[in-house]
Amino acid sequence: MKPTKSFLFLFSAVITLSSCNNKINSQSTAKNSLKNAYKGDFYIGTALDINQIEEKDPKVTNLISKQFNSITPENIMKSMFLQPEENKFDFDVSDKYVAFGQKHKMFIHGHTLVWHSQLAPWMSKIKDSTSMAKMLTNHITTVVKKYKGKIDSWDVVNEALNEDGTLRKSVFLNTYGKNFITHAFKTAAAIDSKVELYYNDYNLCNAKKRQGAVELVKNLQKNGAKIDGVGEQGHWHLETPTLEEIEKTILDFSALGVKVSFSELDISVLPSPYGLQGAEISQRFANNEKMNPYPKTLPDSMQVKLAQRYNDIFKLFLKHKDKISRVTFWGVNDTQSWLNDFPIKGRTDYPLLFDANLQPKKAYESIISLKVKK
Ligand code: 9MR
Repeated sequence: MKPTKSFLFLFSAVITLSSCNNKINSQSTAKNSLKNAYKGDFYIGTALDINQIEEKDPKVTNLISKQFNSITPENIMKSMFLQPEENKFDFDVSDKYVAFGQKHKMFIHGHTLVWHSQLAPWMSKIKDSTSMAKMLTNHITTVVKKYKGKIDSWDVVNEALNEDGTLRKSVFLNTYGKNFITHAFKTAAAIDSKVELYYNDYNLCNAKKRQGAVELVKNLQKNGAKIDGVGEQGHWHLETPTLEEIEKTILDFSALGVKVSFSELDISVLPSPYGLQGAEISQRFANNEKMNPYPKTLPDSMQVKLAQRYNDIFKLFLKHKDKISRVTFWGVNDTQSWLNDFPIKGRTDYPLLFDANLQPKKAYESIISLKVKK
């Protein structure tokens, strides 16, 4: 039987209406969800603390699962927690972290295998290259094997560079020498050939340090080690780094054939002592009223500035979405932020997208608005 003209008309009207509805539905879910708004561009992640991993507050869990599709453990996978004593591994909380990601169908990032800070104290006492090699191999092998096929990407080495681009005089460099980085990447890849391997650092928008990181990546590639990406942490301020510097960072790393992620994004709105940038945790300064100007709330004019800054940055990220794998915020809401205690203890900062009451800020709207028409 041939379909009549009126049947065909009705049929196409139904199809058009339902695709319109789908569009409206996806626009309205995107309006309320970062991960939906940026679906197909890059993962939108957050860093979880232990209470969030253990789902202590259902309101927080709901917010995390609604807004984010990638997670990073803020602290619990650092070596002082995973291997507090030689060969005594503690995977209790990290198992819960991975289970959280699986339950909420998220991209699960591991942070971090080799870092001089939050290092298990016994590791910092290692004095010779043989013992250091043994420790690195054992730690990386045990942890990567444990989460093989479950953790999607690892920060293999974290913050190995000084501001001038030379290698930091860490216990790893002092004992093993500069090839500890190649050793770490090769060990991880040998255990899990599919997991993505990243070098992660802050202030890579600064030309000298960026050049150091470019050399570090090239060196790994020259030595035949697999490196999949570079994480620029993104502990930034309202004025610095400039968009040009951020763009240069994306272009320089992607030119090496590796992915770029913004792995710990937050934007401090507080005055920075002596123009300090980055995340060098050993640098601390005294608190006073001038340095803590918004102890109760952030004035609207500042909310607008923060929103504009996030809008500018995400516009740039979207321009280069083909090069960016993931953008992760360093925390869920402002009260969780490490910036409340760094570089000055006991301040109130407002660096994230959700406020102390878990409500979206103007900064949130400014990022969503780039993807969803009003
Ligand atoms: O957010 C983390 C904070 O709770 C810890 O006290 C601090 C200790 O160094 O580490 C913070 O996270 C850091 C991350 O692991 C690596 N890059 C810099 C981050 C901010 O210091």
